Amino acid sequence: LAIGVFDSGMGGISVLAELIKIMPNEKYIYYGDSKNAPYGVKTPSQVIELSKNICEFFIDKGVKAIVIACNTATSAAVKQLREIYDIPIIGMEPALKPAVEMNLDGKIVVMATEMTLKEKKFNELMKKYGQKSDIIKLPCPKLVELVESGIVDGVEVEKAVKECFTGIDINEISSIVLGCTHYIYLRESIRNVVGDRVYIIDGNEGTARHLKNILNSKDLLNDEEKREVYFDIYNSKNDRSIIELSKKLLKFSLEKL
Ligand code: DGN
Repeated sequence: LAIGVFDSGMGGISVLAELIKIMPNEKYIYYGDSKNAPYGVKTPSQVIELSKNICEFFIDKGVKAIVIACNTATSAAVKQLREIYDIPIIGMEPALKPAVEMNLDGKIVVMATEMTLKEKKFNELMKKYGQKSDIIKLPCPKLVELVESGIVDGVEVEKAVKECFTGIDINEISSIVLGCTHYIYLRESIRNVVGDRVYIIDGNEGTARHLKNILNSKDLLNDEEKREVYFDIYNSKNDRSIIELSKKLLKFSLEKL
């Protein structure tokens, strides 16, 4: 059986790449909901509804686990989805805990969507770890738009990153948490803007390892070696070019991230 992976659009492809790196023998079905992107500005109940529809699609295809490769959909829907479906459902969460535990001197910037930063899940994280550090919440919707149109590096991205950081003194920050799966592609551009000193952290590897442990503990890991990576990509936009773009981003992630 395959593993279902979904996001509001292209961001989750960066998570798919990490899953492939860590579990190359699995089969994957990716669903990008580009028709309804971005999720970050919708209401939580809209995101729950959209996420449920995607999970139904996966269940019809017969999957053994689902990865919500989107911090926003995780914040809004993971609890409800776990109540409905009887298979492992893994979500994303901004990597605030490891960032705080590094105990670096300076502020921590959490880049994520408005909804992720507003929802209960992140506020609980803030309650748990936020007191120990100075945290700046930074929504950057423009960056999601760029990724959705296939632009992941170059001057345009760096300009947009600089705009996001307007009003923030880079010298005062110690680390950046990439709390939206779309921002993972932009790591190098963000690096160019903030310099080498700042620590940049994301949750993709942690999520992939977490799923691997769960599959292992349930004896669901596929250890039969495959010669080629197996994945199917679907998109609600139903347009050839979006599938091509997804494949391009997967290649970029596998080679450069
Ligand atoms: N990629 C999504 C996330 O990780 O939160 C959000 C993108 C969006 O819909 N704005």
